[in-house]
Amino acid sequence: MKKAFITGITGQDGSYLAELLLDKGYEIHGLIRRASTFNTERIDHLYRDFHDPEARVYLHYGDLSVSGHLTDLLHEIEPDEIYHLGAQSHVRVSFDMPEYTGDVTGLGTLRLLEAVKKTKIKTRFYQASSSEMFGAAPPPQSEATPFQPQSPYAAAKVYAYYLVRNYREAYKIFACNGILFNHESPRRGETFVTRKVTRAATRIKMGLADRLFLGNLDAKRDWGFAGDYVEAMWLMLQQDKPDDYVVATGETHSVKEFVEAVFRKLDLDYREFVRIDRRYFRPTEVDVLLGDADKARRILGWKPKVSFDGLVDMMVAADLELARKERTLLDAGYGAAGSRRVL
Ligand code: NDP
Ligand code: GDR
Repeated sequence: MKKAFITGITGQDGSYLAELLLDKGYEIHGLIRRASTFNTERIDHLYRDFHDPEARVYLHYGDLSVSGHLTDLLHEIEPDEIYHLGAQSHVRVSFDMPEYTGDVTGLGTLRLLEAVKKTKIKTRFYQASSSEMFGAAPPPQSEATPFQPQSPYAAAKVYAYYLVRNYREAYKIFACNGILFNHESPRRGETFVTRKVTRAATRIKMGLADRLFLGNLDAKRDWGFAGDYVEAMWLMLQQDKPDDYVVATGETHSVKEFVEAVFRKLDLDYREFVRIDRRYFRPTEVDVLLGDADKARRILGWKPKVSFDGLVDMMVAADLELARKERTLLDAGYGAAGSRRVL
């Protein structure tokens, strides 16, 4: 049985990847942070108590800011594949916490690569690189496009990207960069714009909220479905040679188009509910992302299955269900329709 080690297993991508690898028969080891509240909601459906002989998901406490422990874990687990997804992944927050973002998102990758080097385990390494690295570079963006990062987050990812290439060359580690464009799902964190919109619009529909504050509606993103994108991660580590790949749909839409599509699906006019708040603007913005994933298509045989409309449908349906539950509880006298704090 192959063993995979996943950092960021509690995040959106980690949960879809864990599902995919379980289907493929892997034993999974995930890094989780100690928190005073449960942070495993996205993977609870996959977890079985470790006393159960059928258990194939094991969770280990740790943190990307502590190197010695990462080395110990890799030594103990000896994974065949490492998927490094853990990061402070919010671009806006990286302007508020640049040092922390550099530590976790940039140096975190260094710590893990060093752990691979020191333990000398034979493994394959996936780095969650990002289309944010392209920043101000004009579209379409491919593996050949020079990076022009526009945030501390993007700068940290560029640093990590080059470390991966350096460790591949210097120490012959099978390490790949997946340069993934934005990918979303009903499990997307609620402070990213797509989920913020589907959550708010469905709550408005159910009479639980009456306004939505957003930032720059003109930014354009190449949005795909997270479930499709984790397949590309796995494919990269199954190749004969390590390499770097752009993963994208090749379509771009503005935030405004996304907002319109969501409200339209709910028979609402977004102009009645959406307000602009400058606080959600970034000091420097990435205006247009549009990926050219030709290499991934040719070499990995990968292409996205879920369209933009399909993604909107999926996210609206899931959040409408959540809003209905909240409404039902409220009508039965449980809970209160408080406001939600979102960045
Ligand atoms: P999420 O924000 O949903 O998940 C981030 C994960 O990292 C969580 O499991 C989080 O744990 C973990 N984490 C954060 N800080 C630490 C730390 N100090 N030590 C250990 N673990 C930590 O991100 P996504 O799933 O959306 O993205 C996965 C990766 O892909 C990230 O690296 C992101 O930057 C990158 N990426 C994402 C894209 C997207 O569109 N989703 C596109 C391109 C790249 P906890 O649950 O405890 O907070
Ligand atoms: P992004 O995603 O920064 O592209 O990073 P996000 O959904 O946060 O922003 C997308 C665009 O929407 C604009 N926007 C808003 N964004 C947020 N979060 N909240 C708002 O209210 C709002 N209003 C407008 C933003 O300005 C931006 O232009 C995501 C993350 O998953 C990264 O980890 C990943 O690397 C990249 O995608 C690819």
